[in-house]
Amino acid sequence: MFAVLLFSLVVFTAGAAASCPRRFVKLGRSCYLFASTTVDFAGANSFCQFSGSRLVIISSRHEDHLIRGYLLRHGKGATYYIGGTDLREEGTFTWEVPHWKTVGHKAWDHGEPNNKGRERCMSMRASFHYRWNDVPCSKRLRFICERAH
Ligand SMILES: [Ca+2]
Ligand SMILES: [Ca+2]
Repeated sequence: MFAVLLFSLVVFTAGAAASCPRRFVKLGRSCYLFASTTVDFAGANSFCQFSGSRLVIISSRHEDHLIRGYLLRHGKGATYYIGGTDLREEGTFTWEVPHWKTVGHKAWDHGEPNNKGRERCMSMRASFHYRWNDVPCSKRLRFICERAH
């Protein structure tokens, strides 16, 4: 009995580790990397690609809740870049990779996006309970990568 229990424990642990690459967290159907280094948007984009992923695309209310829930527990009060910008057309936000898909589900904070001082990149801000805000792409922020597992 003990051996069976031990065996299932080992298998379960190994299975969980195998489902997402190192440093990625599994939430719902994707693996996410909550990077704690701060870089500008272009740097965040490159980092995710280098890690075999892309900046996160939040495509549903459910996914938004999963990520927000994680950040409220582990976000450490920081602001995180997510994968959308309005660099192609001011005021129209799209998920950059791979094909500038128009943002469908939206979770902007009240009064955002306000483009205050040329804000063209999307972020989740701790003081807004991680609702979305547009920020200047040159800002050095933490960021979230996503990949399928
Ligand atoms: Ca996603
Ligand atoms: Ca803003």
